[in-house]
Amino acid sequence: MPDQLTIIDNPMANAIRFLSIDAIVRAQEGHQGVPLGMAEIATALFGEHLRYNPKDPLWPDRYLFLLSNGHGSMLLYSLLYLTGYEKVSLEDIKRFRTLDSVCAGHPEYEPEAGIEITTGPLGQGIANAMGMAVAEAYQRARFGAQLVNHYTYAFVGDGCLQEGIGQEMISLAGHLSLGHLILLWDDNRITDDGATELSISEDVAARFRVANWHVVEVDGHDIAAVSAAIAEAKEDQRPSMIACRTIIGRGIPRVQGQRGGHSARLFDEDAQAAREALSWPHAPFQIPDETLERWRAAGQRSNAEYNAWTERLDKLSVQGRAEWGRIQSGALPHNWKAVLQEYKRRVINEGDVKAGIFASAEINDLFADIMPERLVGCADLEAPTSHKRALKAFTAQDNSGSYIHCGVREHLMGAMANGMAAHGGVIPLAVTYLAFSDYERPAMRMAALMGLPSKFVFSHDSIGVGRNGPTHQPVEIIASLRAMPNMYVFRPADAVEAAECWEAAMELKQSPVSMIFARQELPLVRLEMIDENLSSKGGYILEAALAKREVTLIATGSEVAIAIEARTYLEAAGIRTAVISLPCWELFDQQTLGYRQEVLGEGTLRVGIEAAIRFGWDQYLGIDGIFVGMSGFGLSGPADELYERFGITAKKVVEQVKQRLSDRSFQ
Ligand SMILES: Cc1ncc(C[n+]2csc(CCOP(=O)(O)OP(=O)(O)O)c2C)c(N)n1
Repeated sequence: MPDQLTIIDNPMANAIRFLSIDAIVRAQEGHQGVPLGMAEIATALFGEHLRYNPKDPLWPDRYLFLLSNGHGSMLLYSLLYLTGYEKVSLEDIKRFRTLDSVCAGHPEYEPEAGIEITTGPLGQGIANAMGMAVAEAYQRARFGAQLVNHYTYAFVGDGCLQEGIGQEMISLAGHLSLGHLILLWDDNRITDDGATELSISEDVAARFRVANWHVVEVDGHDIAAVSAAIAEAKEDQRPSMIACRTIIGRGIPRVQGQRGGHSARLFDEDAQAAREALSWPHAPFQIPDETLERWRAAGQRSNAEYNAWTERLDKLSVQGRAEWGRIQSGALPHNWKAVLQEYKRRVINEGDVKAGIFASAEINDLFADIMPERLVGCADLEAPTSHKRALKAFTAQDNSGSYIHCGVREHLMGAMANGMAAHGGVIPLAVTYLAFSDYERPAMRMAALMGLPSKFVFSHDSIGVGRNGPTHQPVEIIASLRAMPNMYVFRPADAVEAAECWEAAMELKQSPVSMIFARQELPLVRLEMIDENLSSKGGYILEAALAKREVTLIATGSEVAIAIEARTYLEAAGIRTAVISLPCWELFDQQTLGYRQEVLGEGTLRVGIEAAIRFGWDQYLGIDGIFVGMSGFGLSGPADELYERFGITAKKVVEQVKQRLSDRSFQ
């Protein structure tokens, strides 16, 4: 590791520095540490290695660049402007951190502008990068290197590598030998709180080495050295980490190399002092023509490769082009809905009970051949979730498998799914138990924020888990996922609804979904085949009242069967009762007022039934509604005994309804 760092003033690197300084001074806030410390690294990468075309930012075989240390966003915006991305103008840079500027505080997913992913929560970006590298390797195995042969680069700070998800990524990327993944570490030995030695003492590079990574250590201010390291990394079959020793905030004498280098407020005097220190006589936001031309030329460095790639695409057979075009556009194969209709018909004919998650597994099997773009990751719960059966594993030796054994690494799995979705051309599914969705939550939130169609699939959704006990029994999690903007939460009641929810979920192209399935067996609640997808309305009348409705039982998932049983008793007692299945609140809320009023039964006594907490239900139940569900954590015991213990039974529903109706009649 070099201790004496080379200081060669390169105008291209300094152009990044001064755009960043000027924007941060103007905004009166921002993080100068990364753009000033990584300016030479960025110059080496964008000037000599990255394959990209600012005139066609979505070129499918471009090299991907992620700024995992997203707080250093001005580095990215400077690069995008300098290399000629039309959506990032000098005016946008002047409006850094102002409302509606593409130059937001942290990079916000906008691939047309060259922003490949939203970053900010440290660690997510490098895990996204790994997902992209898996998607690339899988597509390369499928379509051949003449169409797919790109690298994913990520800049990463100490923060990303201190986060636990960082270690999950190091471990699995090394195991899978993802040779097209290259990290450049900003080894400046400073975080927000000061020197890294306050909180870490291990040899970070060694963690990569033992996990089967190619590691090079270089002076991060020496463009030639960084460039040579990148060239070496590209040749290595393993993923690479280039540890770049840098000075945080390099160029501003008052803060460089210190804690304040990270994000201390910068003033005009700092900008002036930097201009003197780096011999940069130009006015704020002014890049000398010659330097801008060099950067613009760098932006066109891949034109020949771009044209050659386009020609190769043109030479594909009609069929080959059609399939390539389909998966790139995210269009689904023409017969996918017919497969689901057929499944609905079959399960109704067979009439079997089956575990909720196994209905999803069967649907997953049916998609195996017709939807090869699906990539399924599972966090070591293959047997109880069964989403591998029809799929081959993606391994270091064979990248053509579409099932990724994620090991017990849920944080990573969720973020990888987002990276795959952002990469495009693949449909990612991440499978685990619902109780462990909390380990994926940061990624789920990022998917919702970015509008990425990642599919999060969960089993073991309630006290129905049984004897594994309360650690494994979600109670508050469904409500918490429903609280997340742009997250669609599906909880199907049986195999028919499972097919319908799958269909609705696949059609959501700008939202992630949480597909929540029961571990326990679910009897069919939908006994008649109809072509219409009732679940796509989010909620519907499953069983109407025999005459004018007095009571509305509203349930989701495994509790729909309880509602049906309760209705039978109530109708027998002359209490006119309807059952509403409400598998997806977000879709239901989008229906017309008239439809929602009809389904929810205005003026009737409404009862919500869900083996989870009440939070959120009152919007459907009204002021005197009843809720039958959980009010705390579960217990360890057989599932049916737990349902009895917590009073989530048809008998209890009936009792409460009768009690409330008699109370009402005395009012
Ligand atoms: C998950 C998460 N935790 C905390 C933060 C707040 N934060 C932003 S930057 C930073 C320091 C990161 O240090 P490093 O990666 O070394 O960046 P540098 O100091 O080199 O800019 C912290 C703690 C965050 N963005 N994400």
